[in-house]
Amino acid sequence: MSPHALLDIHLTEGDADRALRSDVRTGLTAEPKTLPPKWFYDARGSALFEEITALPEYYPTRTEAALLARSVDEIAVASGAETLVELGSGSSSKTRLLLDAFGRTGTLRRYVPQDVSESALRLAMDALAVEYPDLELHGVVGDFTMHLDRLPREGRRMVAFLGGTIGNLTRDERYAFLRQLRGVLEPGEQLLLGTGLVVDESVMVPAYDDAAGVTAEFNRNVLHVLNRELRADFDVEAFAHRALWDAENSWIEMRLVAQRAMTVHVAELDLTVEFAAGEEMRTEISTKFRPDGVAEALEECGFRVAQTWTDPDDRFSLTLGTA
Ligand code: AVJ
Repeated sequence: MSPHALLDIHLTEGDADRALRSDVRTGLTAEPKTLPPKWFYDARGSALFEEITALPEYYPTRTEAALLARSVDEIAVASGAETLVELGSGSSSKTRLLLDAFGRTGTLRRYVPQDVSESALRLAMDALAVEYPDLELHGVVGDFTMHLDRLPREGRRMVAFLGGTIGNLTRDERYAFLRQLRGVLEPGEQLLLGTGLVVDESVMVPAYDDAAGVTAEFNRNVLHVLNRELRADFDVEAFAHRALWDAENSWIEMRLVAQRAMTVHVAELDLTVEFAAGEEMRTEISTKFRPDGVAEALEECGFRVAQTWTDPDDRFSLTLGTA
């Protein structure tokens, strides 16, 4: 890594392994069974997600990217931040739009990408060090629901949480997250939040159930992860993908449906689980918001909404909140 790049590691492989074991034991013994979406993203899962973002049905990524492209200059001016923190930065692809806009306003000194994947973070930082030689890089390997208090504090910060990933949290988890984030920010520091909006079901559901079956593979990938990491014996192909809109909770839900009765052993957990034929296991929620729902959540958690940007089809919004 370049001389002015730092990397803090708050999440080791051992921590991740303990969290996986605990999540899987809890989820597979719950009624109904659930698995948290964070375990989709091994190397294959991350590659499948990248493929999803290019599918014709999956509008969120390209909608947010286009919205960000037309709004970044206003965002950079409204922000004036010295430090850009990005939660769940992944490949940092949308980051360049922000970095370039801040390059035009001239306030930014430092970029702090945070991700659970150390390898993804190192790759992204190596590329950025070459592209933005004057930018200080301070990576953080961590979990955005756990390690907010350990984010670097240098410079006045804008924390970007893009992609609609906040939608993976339930209402209670979302409020806890926003309150915790507000708690670690100084007055005047900011949050730039990307959120998917509620649109017609005929648009939302296919985005999570594409014709090419990539999302189905992505969904089933979590079973490959369990087979490999926990020596489980899921017959992965015996689970079907299902996506549905839950209007009451205002979220898209992804499930894996057992196509026949099965007994699954998870050797590393010394756990045996029964699936009935047709049994459904929840693997992800993706909450979609009404425009005032985002502002309301931010304000209830101690942020003041400075400005909101929405795409022409009202599918996605970016909200700048000030602590
Ligand atoms: C990465 C959480 C924003 O919820 O749209 C894509 C993940 N799941 N297709 C989303 C996802 C199925 C995605 N997020």
